[in-house]
Formats: sequence, C-alpha cells, structure tokens
Amino acid sequence: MLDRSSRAARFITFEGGEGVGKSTQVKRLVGALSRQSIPAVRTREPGGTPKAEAIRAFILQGRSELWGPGAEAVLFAAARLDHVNQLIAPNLESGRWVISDRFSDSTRAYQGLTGGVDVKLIDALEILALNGHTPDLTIVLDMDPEAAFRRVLERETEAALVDTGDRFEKEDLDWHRRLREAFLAIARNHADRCVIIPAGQSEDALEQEIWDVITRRFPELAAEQLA
Ligand code: T5A
Repeated sequence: MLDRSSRAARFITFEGGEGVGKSTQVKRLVGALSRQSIPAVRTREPGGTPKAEAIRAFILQGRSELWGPGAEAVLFAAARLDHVNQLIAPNLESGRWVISDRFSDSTRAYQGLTGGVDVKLIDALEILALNGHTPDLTIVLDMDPEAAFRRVLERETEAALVDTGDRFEKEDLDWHRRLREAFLAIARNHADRCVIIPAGQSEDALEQEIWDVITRRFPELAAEQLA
C-alpha cells in the first residue's frame, strides 16, 4: 500500500455527469501542472491501461448491458484494479501526479445510487480495486444535465457524429437528474475529499476555480509557484 506521508505526488480525480467538462479540465490541469514543472499523468476510467481499455470497449459498446448493473460494477472494478496496479500506484510512487477523468465514485453513482446495486457490493469492490489508493482530492463538476447534454450534442454535431454517444449517454433526462443527485450525495458524504464546483461557467473560469481549489488544498504547490 502507498505510504502517503513519504510522497509528494497527488492523486486527483474528476467526477460528474456526462458532458460537464471533465476531460477538458483534466487536460487543462495537467497542462497547468506541467507549466509549474510538476510531472503529471493524465488518465481516464474506465481505461488507462490496455487491459482496462479492453473492458471499456466491451462495456461502452453495450455488450455487457444484458448482464445488469451488478455485473457491470464488477467489470468496472476489474478495470480499476489493473489501472491502480499498473498505472496509478507506480506513477505516484515515482513522484508523478495522477489526474484521472472519473474513478471509483462513478461506479458508486452510476451502478450503485442510480443503477440500484447494493451498497455492500459497491463498498466491497471499492476496497478490492483501490487497495488503499483513495484520491487525495476529487473535483465534482456539477451542472444541469440538460445544459450538459446540449454541450455533448454540439460537439457531436460539429464532428458530424450525431448518435454516437455511449450507451450511458442515451439514458433519459430523469435518469441524468438522479445521477447528478447521486454525485452530490457522494460529495456531501465525503466532504473531506470532494469539492463541488459549478460547471456551467466558461472553460477559463472553471480552470481558474479548480486551480484555486488545488493550491489551497496542497499548499506545497503554491510554495513551488513562488519559488
Ligand atoms: N461509467 C464509468 C460507469 O458507469 N461506471 C464507472 O465506474 C465508470 C468509471 C464513460 C462512461 O462510463 C460510465 C460513465 C460514462 O457514461 P466517457 O466517454 O468517459 O464514458 O463519458 P464522459 O465521462 O461523460 O465524457 P464526456 O466527454 O461526455 O464528458 P466530459 O468529459 O465531462 O466533457 P468534455 O470535457 O468532453 O466536454 C464536453 C463538450 O463540452 C465542451 C467541450 O469542448 C466538449 O465539446 N465544453 C464546454 N463548453 C462550454 N463551457 C465549458 N466550460 C465547457 N467545457 C467543456
């Protein structure tokens, strides 16, 4: 298990519903850290390693849908176990910050609170897959799902990719509202780790707010900026 006291590198995750701007801000944060000469790795879930990416393709193409949310929670956890062991832990131990686009809170929100999988299974899978690698900070990007959906639609229309969303993106609006509430509940239950940030603002304003949160949370970062 990782000895937190002996490493400077931080593990930060971004969570929230579809189209709230997680990928955009993960990229921007890694860029901002690099400009401060802080080595940082960008990754995502499901995925991040070849084996986990194979599980991602299997799930998001809808091939696991018939098995139900319980089996899917197990698949997401299997992908996460490989991601933690092969990418997250080794990078943190080598002093590189790890910034992940989604992590275990997504399983709790999608399969657990919204999908109805028993919390005991979600808890057990989390213990197994994380092996102590709880994020140091989780940024929960929060916005009205209808507005977020318009963003995704715009992106897909611009790229002439209408109707290519993954199967979770195809759920109805009421389901996305419940998902939003699930992420907010998780954030409230883990207030020491999670920060909720309104995501309906511009990309630049959001980047600045996230940077402010991070420098407040990790004062050593602000000290490096001054040095
Ligand atoms: N899943 C995942 C589970 O069910 N259980 C699990 O355990 C895990 C890990 C992953 C799917 O798997 C599910 C959840 C998901 O359904 P994904 O492709 O990673 O699939 O899905 P999302 O994470 O939802 O990815 P999206 O790309 O749809 O959303 P993002 O990353 O939140 O948004 P982003 O940054 O790509 O931005 C979307 C669009 O909005 C614009 C961007 O340019 C882009 O066009 N944008 C903004 N526009 C205006 N203002 C801003 N501030 C903007 N920020 C971005």
